[in-house]
Amino acid sequence: MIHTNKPLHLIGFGGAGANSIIAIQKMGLPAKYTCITQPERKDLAPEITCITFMPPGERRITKTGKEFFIPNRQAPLEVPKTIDDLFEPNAHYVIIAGLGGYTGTYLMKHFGSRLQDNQKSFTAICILPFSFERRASKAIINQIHQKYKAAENFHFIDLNTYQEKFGDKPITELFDQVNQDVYSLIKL
Ligand SMILES: Nc1nc2c(ncn2[C@@H]2O[C@H](COP(=O)(O)OP(=O)(O)OP(=O)(O)O)[C@@H](O)[C@H]2O)c(=O)[nH]1
Ligand SMILES: [Mg+2]
Repeated sequence: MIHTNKPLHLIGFGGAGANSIIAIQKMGLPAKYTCITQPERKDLAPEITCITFMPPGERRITKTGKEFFIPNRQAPLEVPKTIDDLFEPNAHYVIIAGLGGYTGTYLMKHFGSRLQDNQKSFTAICILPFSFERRASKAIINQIHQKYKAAENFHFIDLNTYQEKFGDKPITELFDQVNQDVYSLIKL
C-alpha cells in the first residue's frame, strides 16, 4: 500500500510492465498511466498513454524471411527526452517491469537509480523471471535485486513462487494473480 498525497503516475516498462498497467487500470485505480514498450499498444483505454521505445541493437531476417531483433546490451542506453520528461512533475511514480528482456530490465536499472538519487517519490515493482527462462540479463537482474532488495520503496515479485500453485493452469491465470498482487502493493 502506498501512502502519498501526490498524484499517482503508474509507468510500465516493457511488455510485462505494459500488461500490468493495462490490467491495473481496468481494476479502477485512479491514476495517470503510461506504458513504454514496442510495438505500440493500440486500443488502449483513454487513461493510458503508450510511448514506443526501441532498444539499441539490430534487426535481422531469418532464412525463412522472419524479422527478429537482437538488442545490443553493450551499447549505452539512450533514453528519449519524452521518457525523461515523464518524471519531471511532482507526482508519486509507480514503475513496474518484468525483468529479463531488454526494455524492462534496462529502464528499471536506469530509472531506479536515477529516481533514488534524485530523491523522487516513487515505488518500484520488479517482477523476477522464472528460473527456466533464458536470461541474457541475469547479471543485471541480480545487480538490481541485490542493490535494492532492502529498500523500502522497491518490491520484488518472484514468478517462481507462483509456479507450484499455477503449474498446471494456463499462464494467463498466473499473470492475473501477479497483477492482483501488484495492485495490492499500490492501492491507496
Ligand atoms: N507479470 C507478468 N510478467 C510477464 C508477462 N509477460 C512476460 N513476463 C515476464 O517479464 C519478463 C520480461 O518480458 P517482457 O516484458 O516481454 O520484456 P521487455 O522488457 O519488453 O524486453 P524487450 O522486448 O527485450 O525489450 C519475462 O521474461 C517474463 O518473466 C506478463 O504478461 N505479466
Ligand atoms: Mg518487449
